Amino acid sequence: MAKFTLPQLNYKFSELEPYIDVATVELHYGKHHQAYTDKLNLALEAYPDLQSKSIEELLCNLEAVPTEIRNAVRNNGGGYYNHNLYWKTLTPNGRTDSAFQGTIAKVWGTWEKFVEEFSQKALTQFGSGWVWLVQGADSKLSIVQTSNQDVPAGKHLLALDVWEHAYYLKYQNRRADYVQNWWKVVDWEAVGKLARQ
Ligand code: MN3
Repeated sequence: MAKFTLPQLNYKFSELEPYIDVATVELHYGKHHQAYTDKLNLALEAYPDLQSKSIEELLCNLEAVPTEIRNAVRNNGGGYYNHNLYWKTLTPNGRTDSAFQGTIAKVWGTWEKFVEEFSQKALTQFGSGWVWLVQGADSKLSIVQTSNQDVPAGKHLLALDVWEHAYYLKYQNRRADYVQNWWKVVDWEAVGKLARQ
């Protein structure tokens, strides 16, 4: 029986239009995210003791994962987890959280400076990877880049997928346009909730 399963989306595939197109969501969720999930389950098949762990436990303690499947868990477990967060923090036409967005604005000086730094990191991430808003153990917020499906340290509040599969169908090589439009569907209410958890 499959241990890890795709999360239900809180919206229809078409509802992130026109910012993220229906064909991209179908492929990204139904094929890419599904494939990470399937490959993670396959890697864990022969390790019933690991199947009882949460995805967070697996990814935070990769050295406890047997070497034969460590890379598979790192890449596919990361892919499974990262996409869960990606979909969870999107919503049709976006949603605001004035309290949490106010906190961000204070940390970065202004809201625009935060958006600019985050977008800049999304554009300068070389090759496939992610950009994150992370809360450290000291509660400090920071913007972090990671390669492939790697997961940064800290509490993960927001993750932007900058793999080409996240935008190429609609935007081709125009990653900047994808990033600019992604802001319009961010669910800050969900992000703020994660920060307060
Ligand atoms: Mn992806």
